[in-house]
Amino acid sequence: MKPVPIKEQKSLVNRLMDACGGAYSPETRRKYFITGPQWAAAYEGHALFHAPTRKTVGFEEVIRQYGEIGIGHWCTHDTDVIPAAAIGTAEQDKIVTRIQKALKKNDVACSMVTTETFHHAVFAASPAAESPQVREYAATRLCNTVNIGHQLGASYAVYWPGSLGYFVQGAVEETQTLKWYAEGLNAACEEDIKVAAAMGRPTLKHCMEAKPFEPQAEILLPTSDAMLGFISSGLLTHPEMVGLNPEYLHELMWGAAPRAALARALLCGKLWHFDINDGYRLKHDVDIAVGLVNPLDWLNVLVLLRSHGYNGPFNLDYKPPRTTSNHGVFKVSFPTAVDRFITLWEMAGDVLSDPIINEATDALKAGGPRAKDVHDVEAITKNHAELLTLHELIAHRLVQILIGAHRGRHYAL
Ligand code: GLO
Ligand code: MG
Ligand code: MG
Repeated sequence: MKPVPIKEQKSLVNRLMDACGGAYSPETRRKYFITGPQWAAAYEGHALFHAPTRKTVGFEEVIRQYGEIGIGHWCTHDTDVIPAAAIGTAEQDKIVTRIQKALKKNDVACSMVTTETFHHAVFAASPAAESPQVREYAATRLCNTVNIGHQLGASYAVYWPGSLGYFVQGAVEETQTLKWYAEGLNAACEEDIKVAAAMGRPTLKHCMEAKPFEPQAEILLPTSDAMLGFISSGLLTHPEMVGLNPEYLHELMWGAAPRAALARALLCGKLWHFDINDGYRLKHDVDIAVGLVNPLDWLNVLVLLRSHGYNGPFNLDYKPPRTTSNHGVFKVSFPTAVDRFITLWEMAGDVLSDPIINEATDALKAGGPRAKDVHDVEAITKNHAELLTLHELIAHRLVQILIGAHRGRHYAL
């Protein structure tokens, strides 16, 4: 193949993208509670060892593009859109007004707001630092975000504690730090109750997000389970207002089965928001788009969520690869992430209504014939031995559904 001239590269991407086919319409995409973060679309490809590969994109452009693709909801960190120095000033009000206009114009709703308490130098010792004034500043930021959330019509606030941890041992006393961290959340909930009452709106759902490693060496609340413990520790004044925003990859990173982590959150009634992406076990936070690495695991995750009636947001918290251009972010990265999610969600519906899986599952639950004596371990084992082969059969059926073999995809060799 000849070198591809610069001016033909975009159209090549567009043509091959169209050739992929199978895209859902923006109207179809809007039927799902899919949310697009400002920071994901605006990510420039930078990291500790990486220079940016893309140009800056502002919120007006991100919201416009989301609207066009059919991503009906947008979310943001406070400082994604408001410079830290302008927080709480008249400049903030002007920006919020511009956001409101952009949302309205593109028929996009703000679903969630979150406070950046990890990037700015003031949070070097975390938002629950020893210094009372740093903690007061952190609480002010959280309360300010709650206000912005209500102004933008959001229903959720998310908290990723980020720098709540340490690099070197001994300086941070964990119990004290967690108590201080709880004070910040308590302030946000109190503010929410006040503002919601004044505006005649329901209070926000406050969702904590865990990540096992990064950006600190050691993390005080590394997993969703740790956060469930924290929520019920007695430190929160409004534990009923606080739930979870698990992220698929964050659970996978520490070696968990994400589906089992989600199941535990469901049992506690705390699965309120969900960051969807993909990646690898025991690696850093690569934030690959949903379904590109573990589609079978994703299918299983969505079977669990569908069967439990999860109806919260699916938040596209991933990073378009550094190899994707600004054009590619909106032409390839976001639409394909959304479409893979929709396909996997619909496939999960196929799994739930699949007669083979249903019959196998029912048979497993019915069990084999009862042994006369409950102590007769040999008889109990023997009475179930053939039935248990169904576990592997179900796993095979799930792969068939994933690859379309249940609808006749077949290689006649
Ligand atoms: C980083 C997190 C981050 C959060 C965001 C929302 O690893 O996933 O993107 O989701 O700060 O609070
Ligand atoms: Mg996340
Ligand atoms: Mg992540």
